[in-house]
Amino acid sequence: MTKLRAKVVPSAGTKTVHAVCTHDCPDSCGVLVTVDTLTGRATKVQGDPSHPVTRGFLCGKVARYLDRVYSPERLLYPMRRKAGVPKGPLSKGREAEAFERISWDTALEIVAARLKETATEFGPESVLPYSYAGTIGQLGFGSMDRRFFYRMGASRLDRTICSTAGGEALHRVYGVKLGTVPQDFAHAGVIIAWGANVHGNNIHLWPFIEEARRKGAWFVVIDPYRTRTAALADEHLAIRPGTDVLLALAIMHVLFRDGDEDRTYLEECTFGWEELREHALKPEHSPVRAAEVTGIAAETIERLARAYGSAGRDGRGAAAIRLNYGVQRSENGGTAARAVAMLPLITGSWKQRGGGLQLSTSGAFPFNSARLQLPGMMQKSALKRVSRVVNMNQLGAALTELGQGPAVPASSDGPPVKALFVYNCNAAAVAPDSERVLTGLRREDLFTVVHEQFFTDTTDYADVVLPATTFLEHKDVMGAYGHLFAQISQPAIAPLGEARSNVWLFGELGRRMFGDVEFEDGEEELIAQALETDHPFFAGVTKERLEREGHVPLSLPKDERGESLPFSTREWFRTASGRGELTPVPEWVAPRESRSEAEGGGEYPLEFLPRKADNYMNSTFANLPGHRQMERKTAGVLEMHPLDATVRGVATGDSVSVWNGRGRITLTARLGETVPAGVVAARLDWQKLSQDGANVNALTSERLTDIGGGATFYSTLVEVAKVERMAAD
Ligand SMILES: Nc1nc2c(c(=O)[nH]1)N[C@H]1C(S)=C(S)[C@@H](COP(=O)(O)OP(=O)(O)OC[C@H]3O[C@@H](n4cnc5c(=O)[nH]c(N)nc54)[C@H](O)[C@@H]3O)O[C@H]1N2
Ligand SMILES: Nc1nc2c(c(=O)[nH]1)N[C@H]1C(S)=C(S)[C@@H](COP(=O)(O)OP(=O)(O)OC[C@H]3O[C@@H](n4cnc5c(=O)[nH]c(N)nc54)[C@H](O)[C@@H]3O)O[C@H]1N2
Ligand code: SF4
Ligand SMILES: [Mo]
Repeated sequence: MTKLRAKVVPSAGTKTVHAVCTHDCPDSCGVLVTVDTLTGRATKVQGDPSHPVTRGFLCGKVARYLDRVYSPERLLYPMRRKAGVPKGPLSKGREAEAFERISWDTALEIVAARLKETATEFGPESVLPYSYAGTIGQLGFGSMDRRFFYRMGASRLDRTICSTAGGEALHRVYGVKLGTVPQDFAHAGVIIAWGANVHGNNIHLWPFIEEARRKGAWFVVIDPYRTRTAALADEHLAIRPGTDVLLALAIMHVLFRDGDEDRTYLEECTFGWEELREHALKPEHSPVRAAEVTGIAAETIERLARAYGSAGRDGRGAAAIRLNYGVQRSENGGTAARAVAMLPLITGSWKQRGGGLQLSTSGAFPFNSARLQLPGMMQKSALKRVSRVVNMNQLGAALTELGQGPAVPASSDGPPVKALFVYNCNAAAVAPDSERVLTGLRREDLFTVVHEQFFTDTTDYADVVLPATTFLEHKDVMGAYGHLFAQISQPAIAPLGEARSNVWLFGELGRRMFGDVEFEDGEEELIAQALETDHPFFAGVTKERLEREGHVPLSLPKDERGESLPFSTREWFRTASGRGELTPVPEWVAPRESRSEAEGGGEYPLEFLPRKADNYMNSTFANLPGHRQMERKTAGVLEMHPLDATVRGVATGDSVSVWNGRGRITLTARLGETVPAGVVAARLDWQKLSQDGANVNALTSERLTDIGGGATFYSTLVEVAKVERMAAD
């Protein structure tokens, strides 16, 4: 990371444009782009030194952003699949050979005609939009695209692949996705990174943690994997995957047993604490019992609970938890997030600066998404009612089973999916149970459109590919899920080639197919609409001010000391009771697909962590040589504990087969202590850049979390064996 403290002054012949990194990252950095005014080319990107959380530096991925924007592999023109070329993997760099270039006009005509035909023949619900978080800008993530699909009456997509279990957990306990202000971590005395790879996924929180540690804070990481965050911590507790509910209950057990709860706060601000106390004190929630399941020693749990319970007293800093979404990617992930989120309610640590918990701050941004997305337009569709919902984690089922009977999990039945419109998403790489997904995408009767910046695993299955802009090339307005500044991202350069933004694309299609005035709005109108609210948190957050200042802080309520401390008082809660909800009490239920259930060695005895890469953003950047180089030590690697490797005769460097009932992949083994015994880990990568053309999602399942309909990537069991080389002679 490049540190930069001084104000950035453009030199002669250049200008500096304020943009915002729109990748799916809690940090939503302010980015200053230096542009050569003569050529219009961006020559440098750097973190905005005046942004209080960006603080002048970017992560390693985006510091190299110009490699992405100006990559020779950028998709720059609309194209259609050549006649006779079957859908399926294409070799990287040669994808264009399968397609022929067409004009935008032709492309839009083909797409509009085919969607219209499909909707007429099979009903509009046979069209499925599939998008996630290529950009999390308010406009790019969900505005004109939603209007378009609502107006058509297309199936609605439940966007559950990332955060809905944890989001639902926060809603149930607090009524809103809000938490500790990142800058306040600098005041904490105990910091717990719970399923949070701060240094890899949320680097702008790191300087505040370091500041607290310089003042003596104890920093502990709870993560089955030894992340670089864990390696840098004072203590790393390698918990067994999917057992956090029990660890949280054991901490509660100690807190209530030792009288470390804050009764005044519990009485005033929570609901159901007596019931929770009784539940936590049950013998099955004691540290000794929790140790058997979590793999963390009882005395360590005791020590952790006592440090947590005594923080914030006698001059010590308060305890802050950075909970991240890793915890909720398990079958019981919603309950796990709910249990962890209850801890600061028990100790009342919200009352002190540097206390509390942060999972997401996105709920603090009162953007008017209903105004942006206009769900009411569904009533104007041929359906004249709200359309069915398809859970995005079940894309494989949706493409292969919908319309063939009522047996499809979690999606109401209806017509088969006959047209798929993918944007902001590399579906073929990121969706679980990819063998089913790819079987579906291979269907020749499925019309697939993909709007992308690059040829990806997903464009390999497209009938039509459309070129998309990067955040340097379009305008947007941004919130964040890891800080509390609203920002406008200005376009720094003209779109490359014929790339067009999501707003432009769906506006054009809407005008062609329906012609409603709602499709006339451009970026300026949409930004104004996004800000149409009288919510007090947006007091002073106006379009003019955002344009002028780049970033503007939210107006959170302040106490008499002038501090904004979420959930320090009743006024912050948004639950029905207006208090922190401690009921229903969190019950420990082992994930069905876990060693806790398959103890004694089932068919698939190893827990599998199909992880994100520190140097990619999910599957984004994996195709760029510089980023791959940074990730070279883990790309294509299966990390194994020596105990598990030895019994299988596996050594570092061996080719290993990793499989379960859903799929099989080939990786190169690396033995070490990054994972505990019983756990193996590998990185998410592109399918086509993986050995045998299959990535970690060949092994993951479509099963959903306990609440929120979320993905369960981290509830996956596998077996591993050495690939015996055929003797050459
Ligand atoms: N460099 C980089 N940054 C990213 C991303 C990326 O791909 N790369 N992705 C972005 C996205 S989409 C998101 S959602 C965010 C959030 O990202 P995080 O929530 O931080 O996501 P993960 O890396 O999935 O999970 C965090 C940690 O949880 C651990 N974990 C897995 N299972 C368990 C468990 O059962 N219990 C516990 N305690 N821990 C567990 C994992 O080993 C991992 O180290 O990060 C964003 N930032
Ligand atoms: N095994 C495993 N699978 C996972 C995860 C994991 O940790 N392990 N993480 C899950 C999580 S948390 C998430 S959030 C998802 C992420 O899944 P995705 O949202 O699909 O994320 P990316 O892989 O980053 O792919 C985003 C794509 O959008 C494109 N894009 C970027 N900006 C734009 C734009 O403005 N317009 C258009 N049309 N396209 C754009 C990019 O080029 C990129 O190919 O993956 C999930 N899948
Ligand atoms: S990916 Fe995250 S840390 Fe990196 S520049 Fe973007 S917002 Fe900042
Ligand atoms: Mo995510």
